[in-house]
Amino acid sequence: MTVEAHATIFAPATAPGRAGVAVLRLSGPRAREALATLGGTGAFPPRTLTMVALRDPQDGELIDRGMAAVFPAPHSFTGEDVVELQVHGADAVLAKLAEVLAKLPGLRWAEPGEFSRRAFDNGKMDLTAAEGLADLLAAESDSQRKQALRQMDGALARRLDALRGQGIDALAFTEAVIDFPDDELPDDTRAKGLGMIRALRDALAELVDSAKIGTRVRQGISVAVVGAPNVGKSSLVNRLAGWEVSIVSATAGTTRDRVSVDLSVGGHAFTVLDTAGLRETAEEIEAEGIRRAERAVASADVRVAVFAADTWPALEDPTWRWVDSDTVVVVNKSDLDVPECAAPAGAPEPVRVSAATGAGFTTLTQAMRARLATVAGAASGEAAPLTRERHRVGAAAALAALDRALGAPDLELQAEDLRLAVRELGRMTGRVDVEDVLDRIFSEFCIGK
Ligand SMILES: Nc1nc2c(ncn2[C@@H]2O[C@H](COP(=O)(O)OP(=O)(O)OP(=O)(O)O)[C@@H](O)[C@H]2O)c(=O)[nH]1
Ligand SMILES: [Mg+2]
Repeated sequence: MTVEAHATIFAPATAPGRAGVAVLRLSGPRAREALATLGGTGAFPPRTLTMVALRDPQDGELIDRGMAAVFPAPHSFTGEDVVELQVHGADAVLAKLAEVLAKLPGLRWAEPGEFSRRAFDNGKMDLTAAEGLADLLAAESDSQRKQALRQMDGALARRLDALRGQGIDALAFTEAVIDFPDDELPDDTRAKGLGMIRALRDALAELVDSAKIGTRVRQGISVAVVGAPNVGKSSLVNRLAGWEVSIVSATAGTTRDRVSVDLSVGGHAFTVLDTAGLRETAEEIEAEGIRRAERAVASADVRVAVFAADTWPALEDPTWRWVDSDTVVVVNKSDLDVPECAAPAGAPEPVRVSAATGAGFTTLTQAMRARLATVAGAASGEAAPLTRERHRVGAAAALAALDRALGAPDLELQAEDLRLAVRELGRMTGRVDVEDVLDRIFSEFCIGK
């Protein structure tokens, strides 16, 4: 950040808009002085709420009555002196307070993420904890909340620090071996060093793998709804969402682009993608829509294949290509008066629904929930997964360095690659060398954006 570091900064800690209470936070050397200037001249026992009448120092006009809590350095969120003002949650109250504060010497508005950045700079949290906090503020599902909270509490940092410690041990061992003449070393020394690197490599490979689950929980599981034109995919998505996400019409080939909606079922966040109906077509835009649909289905975590009761089981329907034992198969339009046909041999038992009447949707959401739980289930078992592309890239780089170390022709090169792996692990928590990523990470914090 380019702004001067030791200013006392302030910003609302709560989102804008009408609310019972809003919190305005100040951090820095002049935080307590600012409170006194606003009328908080009495004693403020640390970390205790005290009533205060906040006044404009210029004319003594009452701005609001509220509560103030003082958190003296270093026992505060940022590690600096922090003052939190609880006032009535009106934009006008916050605007007036901010106007008055901005006029005080040494005070200015905080940049987005600056409180957290200061907490990081003062060793109050590592980078993964800061990211966990950002994720917690953005959590929409229960599994996201749990994962973010664990990361904020340092679960991932501990896992990374332990691996980094192993790397440092292996490096120290390798360097000790380099410094010793060959004939003074026991025969198995080299093998012992390689064994240490191999153990670390395997643990790191497991960590890289955890990114699949961690990022899925963080970003939401993707569910692709696929089927032939006109079977009622958009109608089904609309009913799941409870509002008209997609256009529904009797014309086959209505949906062209992928339309997505974020939902939460059974405590899991997921994104449902409505896609273009699959069929052979000469129409250019529709054909592009179908290609996009196929890409979406191929990369989706969960597939819902939709058929219509009046054409089911439609064995020639290209949708069948996307059906496997994990697919939720749906026969829509169960309200139509047509004979009920059995599923083709080997296909999953279909859920019969009517997007028109809502019949069968309880069974459908149960079936979807079961699939989502299987996909997300591994996540609850994963105590400290990697949750971001930044983590995955760092861990993969460390893993590649270890693979090189294992195949290194001599000990010097082995030590060099170990050093790189240790550095990558240190960068993930922010222990070393992270100036280049800090602004990007902390700009994510922006209350009410
Ligand atoms: N009877 C009956 N009609 C339905 C049902 N669901 C959808 N329809 C009708 O089927 C037609 C197609 O519905 P859509 O939801 O647009 O179908 P789609 O699969 O999204 O179609 P494309 O976007 O063209 O691929 C519309 O006329 C809907 O009203 C249902 O449960 N019962
Ligand atoms: Mg559609």
